[in-house]
Amino acid sequence: MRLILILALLVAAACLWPQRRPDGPIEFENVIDRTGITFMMNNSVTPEKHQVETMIAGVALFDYNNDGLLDIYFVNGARLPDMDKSDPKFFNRLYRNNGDGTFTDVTGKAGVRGEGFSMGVAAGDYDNDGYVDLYVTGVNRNQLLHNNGDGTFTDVTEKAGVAGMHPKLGKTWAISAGWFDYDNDGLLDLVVINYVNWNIATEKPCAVDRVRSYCSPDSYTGQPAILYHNNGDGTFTDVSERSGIGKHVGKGMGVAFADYDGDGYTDMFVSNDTYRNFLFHNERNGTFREVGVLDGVAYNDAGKSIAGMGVDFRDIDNDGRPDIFVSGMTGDTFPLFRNLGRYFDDVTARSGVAAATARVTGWGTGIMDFDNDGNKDLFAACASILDNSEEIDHLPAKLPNMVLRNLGNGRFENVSAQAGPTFQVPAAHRGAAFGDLNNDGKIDVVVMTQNAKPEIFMNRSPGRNHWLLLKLVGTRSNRDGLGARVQVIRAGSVPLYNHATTSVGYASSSDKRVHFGLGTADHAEKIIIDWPSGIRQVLTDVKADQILTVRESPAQAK
Ligand SMILES: [Ca+2]
Ligand SMILES: [Ca+2]
Ligand SMILES: [Ca+2]
Ligand SMILES: [Ca+2]
Repeated sequence: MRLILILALLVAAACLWPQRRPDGPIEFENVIDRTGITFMMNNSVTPEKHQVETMIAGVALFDYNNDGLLDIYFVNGARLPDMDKSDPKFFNRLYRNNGDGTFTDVTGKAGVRGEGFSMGVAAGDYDNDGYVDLYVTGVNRNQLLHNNGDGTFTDVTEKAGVAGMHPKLGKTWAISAGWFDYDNDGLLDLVVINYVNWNIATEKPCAVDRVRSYCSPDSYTGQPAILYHNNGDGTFTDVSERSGIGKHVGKGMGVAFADYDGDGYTDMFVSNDTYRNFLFHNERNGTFREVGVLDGVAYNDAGKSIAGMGVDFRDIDNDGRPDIFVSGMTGDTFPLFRNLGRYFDDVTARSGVAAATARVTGWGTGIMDFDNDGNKDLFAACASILDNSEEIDHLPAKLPNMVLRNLGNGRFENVSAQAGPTFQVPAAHRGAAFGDLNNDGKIDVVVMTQNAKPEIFMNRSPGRNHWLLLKLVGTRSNRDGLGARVQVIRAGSVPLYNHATTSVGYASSSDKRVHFGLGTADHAEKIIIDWPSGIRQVLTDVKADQILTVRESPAQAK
């Protein structure tokens, strides 16, 4: 009798229990016209269709003046064919975030206009002085810009020895770069991802059905990446050969970092254009082993290499194992590789991602929880590679961007059409950077568009889920805390995982702060931080909805 009563009460409770409030929709608003930002990327488009034109450019979100507000660095082209940047329309631009929705161009004072035909940018505090520095990649020039802490930067490329010169190839065409501490010595090292051997003087024209177009990457031989070890005295040593990285010739586009097998050392994934992906396993002795084929991420599930573009390397299913999302070309579908512990399973088709991405080309990518429900969603900045793809492929050259909502059951839903009217606007999108521009706990997106203003997508998702944003300050580890793995424990729910990295997407650099959507949890019972130094730090009973600065504690060694 009592049992029946209890069952009846349970049934009644189940009926009365409110349906779980939908967390969506994910909504963005492009506020560029209200920001005061006048930057326009200029790819110097020519009738000759020089290959570099279609490949630019990236963007960085980082706080250059430590006022707690993310600033924006836009990367720009140069005059062709001489790759001269002296016209202000080709300057790279730094915009200071004023905190009221507007930005001020501080390029001149900061001294960061750059040189040559630029491609991408990576932000990281390589000298641990508390001010985030910039590495700018390019076709004919790479630059390390040291942040002096007074609003100015100094070009220290030559002194540091990071010009991107290959001993045999000379200046390589760098697209992405990334900061990570591969040997856990507390100093950020630098990887430069190079594309193909190309020379504007000897470039052969390409055409499809006698229509001039950009060449397929198959027209060129690839280049290896360059790895620089940080010596801690302002100089770096090229360890490409010694580390094994330099042995692998690809056509590198994106780079992303994660410790995917949980051994405490950061590993690296590189997407290659029309060439198989590389996964560099950190062997913990200064060398890397390329295990893309072995671990199942070199090819898609049809066994084909794709035109790999941007990449993010982050846990999509809250099992603590970082997964991989790569954007590709129309027909490729964008591979989603689920990490099973050491090996990966291609879940592109069964997750719904294949259906959503089969007919588009993507560049910038991110695995970010846009609606703070605890499940990280997928973003892709989309556009065709050819600016005359209508004529050549009967495909639109300009595309709207894409956001796929993580349903929490292994499936993703394409919610782009519900993401707001300004999200539907097609453009020649390229790099994208992710971060919280107005510190409201919702991840915003800045997207580069060729020969147009960038898009500043403020996240306007109306859900009221809770969140946390962790600003890590390494003491024994690198000051940015890059590589730190963070676990958040909530009451009665699965643990959440993320890690600190700025290398996200295509040629771009994202907010170094570690973001968590907490769903309905108004606090974290525990936050466990595994620093690159090996120190494990545990915080208890942390209130949600705050930006928390966590200084690495030497007292709490394992
Ligand atoms: Ca700032
Ligand atoms: Ca610095
Ligand atoms: Ca290091
Ligand atoms: Ca989500």
